[in-house]
Amino acid sequence: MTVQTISTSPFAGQRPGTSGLRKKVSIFEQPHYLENFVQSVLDTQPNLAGSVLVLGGDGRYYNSTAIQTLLRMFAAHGIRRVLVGQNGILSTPAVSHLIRKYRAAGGFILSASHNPGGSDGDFGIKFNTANGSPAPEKVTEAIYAQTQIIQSYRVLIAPEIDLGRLGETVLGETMVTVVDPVSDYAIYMESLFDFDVIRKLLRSGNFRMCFDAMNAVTGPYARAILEDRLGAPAGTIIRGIPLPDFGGEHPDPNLVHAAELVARLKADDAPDFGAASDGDGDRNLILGKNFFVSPGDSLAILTANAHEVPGYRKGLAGVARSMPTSRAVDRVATILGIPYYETPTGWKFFGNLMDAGRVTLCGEESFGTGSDHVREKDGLWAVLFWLNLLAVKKQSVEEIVRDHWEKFGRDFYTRHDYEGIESNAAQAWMNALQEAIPTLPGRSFGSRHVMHCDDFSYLDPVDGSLSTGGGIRVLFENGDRIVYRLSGTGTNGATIRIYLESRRFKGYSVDVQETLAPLIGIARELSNLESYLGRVEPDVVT
Ligand code: G16
Repeated sequence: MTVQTISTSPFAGQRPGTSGLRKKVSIFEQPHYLENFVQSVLDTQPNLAGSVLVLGGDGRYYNSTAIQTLLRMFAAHGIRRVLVGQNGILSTPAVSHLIRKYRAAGGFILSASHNPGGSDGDFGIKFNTANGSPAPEKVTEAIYAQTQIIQSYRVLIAPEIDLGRLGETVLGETMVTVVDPVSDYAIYMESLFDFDVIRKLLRSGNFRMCFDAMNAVTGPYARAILEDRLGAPAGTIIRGIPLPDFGGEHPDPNLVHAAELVARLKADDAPDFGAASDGDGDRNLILGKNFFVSPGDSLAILTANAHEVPGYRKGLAGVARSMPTSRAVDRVATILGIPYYETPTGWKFFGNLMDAGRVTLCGEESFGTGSDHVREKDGLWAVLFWLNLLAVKKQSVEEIVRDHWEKFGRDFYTRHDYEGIESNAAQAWMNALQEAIPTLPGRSFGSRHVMHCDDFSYLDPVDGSLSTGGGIRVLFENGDRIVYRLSGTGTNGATIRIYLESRRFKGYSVDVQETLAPLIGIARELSNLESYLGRVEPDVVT
């Protein structure tokens, strides 16, 4: 087996976005495209040579091919050992856990998360550092800079590794260990939650649940944990086998893309609890009978009730949320007397706060919730947290949420997405909004008066790094808020996100879109949406 040095030249646009490098499969399939990015990571992270790495993905199209390529490049780079998921499968939180558990120097996750898969879908790659967290901006920027000057990469000429067989294979001087993707993660979950009380609930005969794995990575995890360990009956999991194209569906656990689950939870004989996770297993959707729990509420409720769950009984150091996420959790933190942090969008910003012991729980409006048990958001963890609460509190999902609103007030919250917008038009719209920032405070829109407007920036309190351009926020005197952002995860033109939030302490039975309708109108008027984009109605409402 010999190491070959292959000449290459830079590709434009290899800057990681909100969560790694995401592009169409056809872009990744170009000769040298994947290799250039991986070599740039290896070149800029000198600590990786001689170390242990974790490698896995969500099983989407191109996953296995990419894994074989990465293994040959790791071997050429002198990586000592690679832990790779059987059949190339590892959920994102499981990668984070394995990095931490086996003290690896980092890991690579092959996924485009909730984006569609298949040969005409999306692919992605993300590098996580030794703490299990997505690489921080200073690392991703260094990687990007390297992709722009790269001239060659190295690869071991070697046969493919059998990823279906558990155990060890030597590749050059690198030991490749094919590991069970689920077992370490399942054991860890059992240490955080009260499996006995959950088992009792699931076997009681009075409680039914449905978990939608969306033909993606969480199928095997959910089966092993919910059915095998916790005794949920067969059939609890739907769409439980990971497919390379996710069955042609969009593996995004929201009310639009988890349509079958939502319909089941609305039916006359609906189960008591419904949940879903996304392509790579880090997002979660939580439903009760004919009842949707918005992600911001979910974070606030887990925070308020964490003392009911064994892994969090000792108390929370603090909580964090991304800026566009509803501020519901802030009020809970204030009452609990713990600090709360507002970070830019992207899980990578939570890692420093957790490593410094400043926060225990965190979450985002984009259906992500997690804790310091790993350094990624964790879909099944959130499902188990809710199951643990349901078992202990002996209330329905809706009762738990309504009790919470009674006590803390309610943040009516929605996000409107405009997808597939021509990139220049989206940028022009954003630029105009940026220019308008100084003119907005003091202006009135109907009965609402703008109190403050800015483009969010974040000074990391742990390492002092500054992140700018986090989204334009418009704060009104009555507490309402509008946030405008361009997505950093889309691959088809630009996606515009408008986040709307209104705090109320009464009237919580009112429909969210109806309640927010005046604010939605203001958000469109204030940003001149129609004149810039030629459209008014969003593609996706969550
Ligand atoms: C990623 C990030 C999240 C972010 C989400 C949406 O999630 O990890 O932090 O909230 O994308 O980002 P954007 O609004 O820029 O599209 P995932 O699940 O796709 O990895």
